[in-house]
Amino acid sequence: MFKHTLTTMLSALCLTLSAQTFTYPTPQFHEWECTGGTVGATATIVEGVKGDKAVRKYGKQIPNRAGGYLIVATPERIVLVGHDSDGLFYARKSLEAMQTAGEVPCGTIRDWPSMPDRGVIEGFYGNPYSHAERLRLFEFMGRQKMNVFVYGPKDDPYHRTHWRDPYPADDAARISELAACAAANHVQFVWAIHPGLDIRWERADSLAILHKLEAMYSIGVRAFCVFFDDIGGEGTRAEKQADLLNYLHQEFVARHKDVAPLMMCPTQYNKGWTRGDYLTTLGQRMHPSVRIMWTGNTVVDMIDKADMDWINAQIGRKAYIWLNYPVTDYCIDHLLMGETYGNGLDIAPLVSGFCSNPMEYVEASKVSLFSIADYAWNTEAYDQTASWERALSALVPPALHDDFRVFCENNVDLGPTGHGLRRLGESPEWAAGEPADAAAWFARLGQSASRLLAARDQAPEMIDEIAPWLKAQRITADRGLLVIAMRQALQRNDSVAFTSAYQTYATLTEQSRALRSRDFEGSIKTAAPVTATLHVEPWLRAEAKNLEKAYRTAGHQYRLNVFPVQLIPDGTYFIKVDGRYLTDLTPQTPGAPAKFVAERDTINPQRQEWTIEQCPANGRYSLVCNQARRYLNEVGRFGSNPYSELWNTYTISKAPNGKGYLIRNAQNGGTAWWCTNETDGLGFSPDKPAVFEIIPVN
Ligand code: 14T
Repeated sequence: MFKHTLTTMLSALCLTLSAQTFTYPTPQFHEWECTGGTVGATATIVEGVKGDKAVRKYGKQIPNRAGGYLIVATPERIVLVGHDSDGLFYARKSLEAMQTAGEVPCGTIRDWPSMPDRGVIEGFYGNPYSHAERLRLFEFMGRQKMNVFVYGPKDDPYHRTHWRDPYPADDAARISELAACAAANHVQFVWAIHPGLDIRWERADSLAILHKLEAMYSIGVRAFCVFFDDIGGEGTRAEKQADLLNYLHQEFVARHKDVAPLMMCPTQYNKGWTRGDYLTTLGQRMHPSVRIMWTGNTVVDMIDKADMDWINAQIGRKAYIWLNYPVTDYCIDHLLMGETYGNGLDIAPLVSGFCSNPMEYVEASKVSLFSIADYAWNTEAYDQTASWERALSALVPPALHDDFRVFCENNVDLGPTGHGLRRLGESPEWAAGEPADAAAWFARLGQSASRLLAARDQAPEMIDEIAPWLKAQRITADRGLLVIAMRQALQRNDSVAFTSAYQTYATLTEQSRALRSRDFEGSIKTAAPVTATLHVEPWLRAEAKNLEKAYRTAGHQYRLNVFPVQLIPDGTYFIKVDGRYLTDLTPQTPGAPAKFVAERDTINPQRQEWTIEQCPANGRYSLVCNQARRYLNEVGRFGSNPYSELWNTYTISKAPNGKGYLIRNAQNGGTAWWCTNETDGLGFSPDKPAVFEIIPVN
């Protein structure tokens, strides 16, 4: 009785805290047979779970799957039957969705989850979600039929760096409330501990973990996970990890009747990092009920059937997917608002669960989470575009829908990162280059951002989060219009209008660079928002640069000083150190790295001639040898890896004495200054840069 009242009170609490829901779209059911007509406004609702008297006659029709349900809708009556209490809850959620979408059609729905566990893992580095954000998220998850939330924010000290310490009383009270609110939404709250940074494989630490789990149990947590990701040294040993999980299984899970099977995140959590017999040791040694998490072939990856077959064979059980999407803790300047795609539609029977690690922006993440929920519920029928469209209408009121759509369409790709994931489909009108009416396009981009910013009160949580990106979008729009104005001014030979538009463009570019998100006190990661980076931003920069060139070439002399001085103007150069020329030795020595050669090559002069261009996207320089037009890569070789903005461009700066230049890699483990090595090739030094001469060819 008491328990029932408590749950009711809590669900009321969750509902009052919940974000507004707008036209909640009808989900994709496994089976839906419409018999024509709609349910009348005064129809009675009959509810039950399998075995209840009131719904006994539907017994055979109920899907025989955990979480499954049946809805039979006639003009006078709607019958909701769950296979279990989760199923009944989902039947109600489906009915609510149909009701907000419009009239409920008569017919029979049979529906069930494709994957047993579907959810969210708060597992990112950066600002953890707030209490209110988590409560709202659970309500959203319930509505989306997600049933697991793994609590593992890297920057909660009681999860990771100070895992041995108990939560202070007020934190503990909040976690207790989270577990209850999750339960009210049929979401399992899984609390994760991350002991691997400093664990000692001794009895004292096993007990410390056991005590921490007992403490969490006492405040209402009933499911647990142990993370061993992103650690080195002692903590990484497979036998020790397996033994610890077995110990916790025996001493904790088996002793409580109501604790869920354990989960763990291995150290080698993706195929790219697998070495030796780590995974098979876990698989063979660890109790079969322990679920093992997996991110795919790499840290950030989408999952297909071959991936599942491989990992499942290693660990002797179905892997539990930790999808590192739409997380942005490694590309924090971007928001990922595009369609969610790339996971196989045939993997449901091969997973034990599927969880998404989202962005630290919880509302913005819901675009993707909505689709991940669709995908995990009805995997075979998942339609990335239809699901994305439904997400947009669920997340903002109808009046903001079109503008929000423009926003999402222009925040899709994450740019080049160490993890390599890219997302297609950004700024669709730009896919084939500049659209016919670019001015109209930029105008709409700017207006939609302005309208959303002005409509804050209609969707405050969402708009507050995306506001810094909306401001970036508005500036991008203005810069676009200015570039077009420059082009027109040049056509009219109007040097005054041209230089003035250029100046405003440059000022706005600076303003955009200065934008920051999350500048609240204690903020861990602060984003400098960027938007439309796949097609539009590179176009803007390239176009501004080309127009400037064209302005000079046309012989205009008026106010040339407004243009930036490029340290190395685009052109062809020799790159020399100690009098020796950087040289591509092919075809004489195929596969050889670039070398410094004393003599000028008079037979194949292009082997020592380098096209240097400033990359309009990031201000760094690319170096291409004219011999074979190949990029020099970050380890001084001619890249067999595909050209990447980040890894194949360099910072060039004036040497401190003003004579010559220093060259630095964008990313090379910190040892990034160019110097020379023992074999006359390029070397890299953390602190001893060589001074290069960069001399124009004739
Ligand atoms: F546990 C894992 F499955 C996992 O993904 N761990 C982290 C995760 O917390 C983080 O949000 C995610 C995306 O950045 O990647 C993992 O963290 C990394 C991965 C790296 F390759 C941290 C540093 C890395 F170099």
